[in-house]
Amino acid sequence: MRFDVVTLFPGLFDALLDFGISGRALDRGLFRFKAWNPRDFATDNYRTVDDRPYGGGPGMVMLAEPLDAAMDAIEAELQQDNIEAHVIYFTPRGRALDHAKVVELAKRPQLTLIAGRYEGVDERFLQRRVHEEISLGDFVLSGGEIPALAVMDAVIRQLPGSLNNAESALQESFVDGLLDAPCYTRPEVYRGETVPDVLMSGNHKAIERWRLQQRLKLTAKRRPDLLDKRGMSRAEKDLLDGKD
Ligand code: 9WO
Repeated sequence: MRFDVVTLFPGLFDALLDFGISGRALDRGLFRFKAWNPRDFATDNYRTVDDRPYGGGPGMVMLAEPLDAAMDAIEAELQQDNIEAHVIYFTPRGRALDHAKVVELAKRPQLTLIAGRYEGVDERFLQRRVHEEISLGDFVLSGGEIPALAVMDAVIRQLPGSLNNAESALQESFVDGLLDAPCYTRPEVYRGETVPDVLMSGNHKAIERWRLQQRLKLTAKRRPDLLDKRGMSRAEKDLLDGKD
């Protein structure tokens, strides 16, 4: 997997490259990363990347020219490895990101992630160069970098070799369509609150059943849409209703 990120703030991506599972995956060579700053492709002395919106209105709009020049440079570099760029732009008007989309993106050899700033990007660039638009949700951020980081993190976790057994288990826990069970660790009594007895029992069958029941209850309460989509077996319905 190769990530090419077009951003005015390349330093923001150190958070992903220098730490944690993604930093380890980079060190292991599981993916490559390159940031492309549109300011490096601006042709005027002031390295201008934005201008006032036609039609008036507040703020500035990102110029198409530096973005197109950056895309041309990316495509030229990818061509050396006979790779075609798959270009994603992050905006609230995009398709909502979900696990299925992450799995789909992780199968690609390369992702070009465009992080907009200011009030947006000249539509002529978006219409001509962007393959898909992705949203993290119905809210507005200061830039597309955080959504780009989120997509990269989620995609990296899908790459073979990026997760150890424990990390894979957590990943799987969401994949089966249920929210995760509550977790506890030392001390056994913390500020007067104890750990559920079943977790201290050593009865692994009972623990497994309790965790599934907690997951069903939590999902039914917080994300009934997930449960509707996933469905439940008769045994799970009984467990949820406490009949088991
Ligand atoms: C902002 C916006 C607001 C409402 C409807 C559509 C919209 N598009 C954009 C947009 O492209 N904004 C640019 C990127 C420039 C301003 C910062 N940007 C941004 C992206 N803010 N918030 C996002 C975003 C991306 C994905 N998921 C949620 C928010």
